[in-house]
Amino acid sequence: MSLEVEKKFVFNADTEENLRKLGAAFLGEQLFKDHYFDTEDFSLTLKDVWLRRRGDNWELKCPVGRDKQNKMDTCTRYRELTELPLIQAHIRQVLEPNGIKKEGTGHTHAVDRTLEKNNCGLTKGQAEEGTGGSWLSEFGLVEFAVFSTVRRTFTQPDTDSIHVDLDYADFGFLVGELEVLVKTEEQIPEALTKIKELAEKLGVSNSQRVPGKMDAYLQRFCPDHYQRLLDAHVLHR
Ligand code: V4E
Repeated sequence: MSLEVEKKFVFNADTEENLRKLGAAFLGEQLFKDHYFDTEDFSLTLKDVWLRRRGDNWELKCPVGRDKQNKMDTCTRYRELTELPLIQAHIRQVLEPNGIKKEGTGHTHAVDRTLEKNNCGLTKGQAEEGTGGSWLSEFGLVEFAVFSTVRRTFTQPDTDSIHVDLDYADFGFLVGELEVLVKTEEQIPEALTKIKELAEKLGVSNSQRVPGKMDAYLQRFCPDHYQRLLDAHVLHR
C-alpha cells in the first residue's frame, strides 16, 4: 500500500522541452486502458472511493484526511490499495458498514438486471466481460467509465521519487501530473514541498485547480453522475 500525493497541471507543446531544460529524464511511454466501477447509485464515488482495473491490475483509491480549510492546497492525496482481497474487504466496509447488504445488490438481483443499462449505456454483461465479474456483481458494481491513455513519464535527476506524467486520453483530453508516492502520512508535507518546488520551476500554477481525466470524462459522457459528484463536493468546477 502507498500514498499518492499528486498535482495536476495543464501542459502545452513547450512542456516537454521545459522538462528537458530542467534536466528531467524521459523514462518512457505507456499505453493503458482504464475501466472504472461503481454501484448504480454511485455509492463508492460519492465517498470519493475509486475502483479501477488497468489491464490485469486492480486498484482502489481512497481519500486520506486533509486540511479542508486550506483552499490554496490543490494537491490531492489518496491511499492506493492494489491487493484484490484488501480491495474487496475495503469495498465491503464502504458498501456494507454494518454488515448489512443494501437492497438491490447481490447475485439474485444482479442476474435479473443483466440486460439493464447503467447511466453510460453499458449493459452489466458488457461491463463484466473479462473482468472476473462475479465479485463485482456480488457488490452490485458496474462499469461506468472506460478510456485509454498514452502516458509519457519524466523524472527529475537525483530523485526517482517524483514523477511527471503527461497524459493524452483517447477522448481528446490532455493533463499533466506531478506525483510523489510516500509510505506514511508523516511524509506528506515533504512530498507537498517537492511538488511545489517543481511546479514553480516548470512555471505551473500551484493555486489553479485542474480537472483530471475522470472529471472531464464524466462531464462529457455521464452528466448525471458528474452533477451528483459536484453536489457532494467530491468533484469541483
Ligand atoms: C482519485 C480520483 C480518480 C481515480 C483516478 O485518479 P487519477 O490520479 O486522476 O488518475 P490517473 O490515471 O492519473 O491514475 P494514476 O496513473 O496516477 O494511478 S478519478 C477522480 N478522482 C478524484 C479526483 C479529484 N477529486 N480531484 C482531482 C483533481 N483529481 C481526482
